Amino acid sequence: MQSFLDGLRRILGPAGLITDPADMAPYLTDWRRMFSGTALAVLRPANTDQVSEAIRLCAQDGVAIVPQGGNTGLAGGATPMGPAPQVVLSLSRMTAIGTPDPIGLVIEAQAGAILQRVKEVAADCGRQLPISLAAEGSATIGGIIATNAGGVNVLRYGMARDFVLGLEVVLPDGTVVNGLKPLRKDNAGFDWKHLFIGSEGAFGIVTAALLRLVPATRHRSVALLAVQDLQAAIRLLGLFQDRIGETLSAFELISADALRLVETQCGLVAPVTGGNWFLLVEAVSSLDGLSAGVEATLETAFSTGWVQDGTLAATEQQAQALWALREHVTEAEARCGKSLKHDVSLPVWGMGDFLDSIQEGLAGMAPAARMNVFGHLGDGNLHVNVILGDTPAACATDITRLVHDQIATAGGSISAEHGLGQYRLEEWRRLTPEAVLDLCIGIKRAMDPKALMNPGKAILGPFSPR
Ligand code: FAD
Ligand code: 2HG
Ligand code: ZN
Repeated sequence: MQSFLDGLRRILGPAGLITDPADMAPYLTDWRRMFSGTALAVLRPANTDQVSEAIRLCAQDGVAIVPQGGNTGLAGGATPMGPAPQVVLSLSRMTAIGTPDPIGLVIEAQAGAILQRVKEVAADCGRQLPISLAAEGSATIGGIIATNAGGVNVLRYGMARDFVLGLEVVLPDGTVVNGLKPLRKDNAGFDWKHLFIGSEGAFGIVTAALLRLVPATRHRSVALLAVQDLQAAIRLLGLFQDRIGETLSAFELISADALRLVETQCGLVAPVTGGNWFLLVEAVSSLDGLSAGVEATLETAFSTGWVQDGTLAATEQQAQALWALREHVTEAEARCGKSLKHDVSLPVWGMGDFLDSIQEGLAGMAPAARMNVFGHLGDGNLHVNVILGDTPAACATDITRLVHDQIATAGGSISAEHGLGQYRLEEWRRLTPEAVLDLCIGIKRAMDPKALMNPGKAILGPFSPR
């Protein structure tokens, strides 16, 4: 193994290789501190050639590779698992961001560039990269693409996949594939980049991307509304769609319990009370007249009786304060000890019955547990998390199966935006039809015949032959 590490040092230089256990530690545990693993070394290449050469050496010596970006993933995808000899390959030194093309509406970034920084560079020339999530100050472009991240603006703009025009990737044998063409339209052959988007590092390393931008919007209106039940929330979604159409950019749901957690754990105060659910509604536009449209819609909303209480931000500062309530739910939950995350999507009209059945099942199975429900109602994605409290750890599997079985019945997905990682892999295999499993495993075997890319995540289990 020493000669393997010496080889890596020759390729990466002293700044590109970490072998000291204390220095490696932050790379070996996930954001939630739920998973930890071991690695021979942490690799920090400075450029694509170094990624390629390092991967070639790993392939030659049969060492597995765990790609890592900002390590904010919520499914344990960037943390090594299992006994195979492996290295973590961190993109944290590959952070270059190109000059945006404001007319062609495109920006290039290396995989380790932080999402927030890329958004700032785009904003400096009046353009926008509208992928928004609370972790954007740490999450990287490579991680965002590898997880096909969602976030709070999917309703209007789509998921990460919708912003990827071109990719540069390094395959599991070290081959560099450069697909960095700034084209909107390119039907010349199979669009292979989509294999890498959302594949959680199972097929190769994303080293750079060309991302689609949109013109920056000049006006935004943000409201926080309290409603009694989910039916009212869904009717309001319809009302906003009817009245302000494509300007609706976020329609987020926060349960009263989740909002209370944010208040008690993070010290923020909501200016709206009453109701069992809260809606964070955002509309954006480049044209004047947005606030008049939103105000008129709110008047109608109040007159229907669907809204118990509400406030419309009068300033950008107030808008940010309302958003902070939504963005702190994950942090507030983390401060309450162990929780189980369920990142589900389902047709909106099924949500009420779905949540009732979980509540009922949980009361019998784990009375000490509390549900923490919030999410992206506008695009059908709920985070149905369960804070365990004094619940015995042995109940965790049953609780997760309860949620996922109900999701399967409702025709939904057990991973709307966070991915499978190591957290959901077994559940995905349990609930996925044989033909789909065989298709995915076949693609994995074709792309990564030595099974060296991110073992135990996304598609193949750590030990199982299939
Ligand atoms: P990492 O955590 O480092 O890695 C994630 C996965 O991608 C791993 O499987 C890893 O192996 C792989 N990977 C990373 N970089 C590469 C690469 N260059 N090439 C190949 N594979 C790679 N997610 C959402 O979708 N929506 C949200 O609203 C959202 N909100 C969040 C809020 C908080 C507070 C936190 C902590 C997380 C949130 N997340 C959300 C989850 C997380 O931020 C996203 O999954 C993000 O895309 C991960 O980016 P990262 O750079 O941290 O990737
Ligand atoms: C969000 O929507 C993120 O805020 C995180 O996807 C969800 O903490 C979670 O479960
Ligand atoms: Zn989310």
